[in-house]
Amino acid sequence: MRLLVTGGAGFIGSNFVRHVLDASEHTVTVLDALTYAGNRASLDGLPAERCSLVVGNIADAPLVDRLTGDHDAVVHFAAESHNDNSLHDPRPFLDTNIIGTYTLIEAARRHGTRFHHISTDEVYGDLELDDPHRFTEQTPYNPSSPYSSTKAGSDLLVRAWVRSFGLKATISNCSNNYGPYQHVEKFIPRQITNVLDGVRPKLYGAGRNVRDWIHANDHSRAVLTILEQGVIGETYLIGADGEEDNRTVVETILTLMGRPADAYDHVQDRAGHDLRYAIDSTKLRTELGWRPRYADFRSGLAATIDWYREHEDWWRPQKAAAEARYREQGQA
Ligand code: NAD
Ligand code: TDX
Repeated sequence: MRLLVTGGAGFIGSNFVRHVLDASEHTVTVLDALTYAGNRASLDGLPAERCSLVVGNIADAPLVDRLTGDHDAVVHFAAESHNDNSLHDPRPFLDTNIIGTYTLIEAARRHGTRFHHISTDEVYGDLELDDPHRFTEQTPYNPSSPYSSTKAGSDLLVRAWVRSFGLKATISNCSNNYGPYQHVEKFIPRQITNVLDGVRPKLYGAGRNVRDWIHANDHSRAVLTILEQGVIGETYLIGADGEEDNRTVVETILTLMGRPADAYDHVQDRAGHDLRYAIDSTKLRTELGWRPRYADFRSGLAATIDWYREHEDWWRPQKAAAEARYREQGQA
């Protein structure tokens, strides 16, 4: 297949592109606006005969129409992805996550192109710490932030286009990803690069919030599986049983980096901060046979720390601007 991968210069999109080139015969065109979160260097070294980059916006209807017509499938990762930014400037989240997705599904419907929509477990809201249930494909939508509400809106647009227009689409909702090439604004890379800079990690509030961590490589394998074998119109939840609270994650990072486990600061909490996410990925495992390969979070984290240690040239250019945004927000 000729794949059009939106957001392919971002964290998970670039991971997916590398996975596709390694694990299949497909070719890839990346469509990416190279916002502050996109990075051309994340695609360095990939074979030019199988992978190219078009710098452009997913809300640019003529461009999207032309590219969609030239491809067999669209895999849609592009988004404004950071909750904290959405609380301070929501508008780009509406433009990209809602209007951008609308522009893409209109083009896919016109051309009859297979479409896979990447989404998040945050559309389901949050769980109490002691809730025995996890999110499933049947959990009602209940998003909390401008980011998660625009992702929920984009999911619902895709569902409506499937039902009303016969769009050949699947949707996946994944839990928190970690691994190489993640922007330094996000929790894990922020703390690793802070420690490398001799700065104490910053924990929001008491740090009891729980996230369900999955390595980005496992997410990419799941997306390719769904693209190739998923049933049109279906939603699949992706998760690797990786629940950890934020305090434990910070303490593990500090320990793995040879610092005292309590050498971090508590800073102002995030407004509306979701307490806990937890995914039940039984459907994906039983119907499509996917299994995560990164079962041990601690060793995945150790490898991620090594990657940031060895790739300062990749993250350094973004670090000062990300920390300046946190200072403005009172979270530095
Ligand atoms: P990211 O912020 O690292 O990358 C987003 C990419 O999209 C960037 O390369 C950016 O330049 C591009 N982009 C943004 N607006 C665009 C536009 N208007 N037109 C074209 N390109 C544009 O994000 P990520 O963490 O890699 O997330 C990718 C997708 O996965 C998103 O849809 C996100 O909602 C979803 N997701 C992320 C996680 C996670 O833990 N990071 C978990 C579940 C789902
Ligand atoms: O400095 C920090 N200190 C801190 O305690 C930062 C940046 C975050 N946090 C907390 C907030 C969250 O509880 O860590 C947790 C993870 O924060 P983020 O990395 O911002 O991720 P989250 O808000 O959980 O959302 C992520 O997972 C779901 C992605 O950014 C989303 O794109 C995805 O949909």
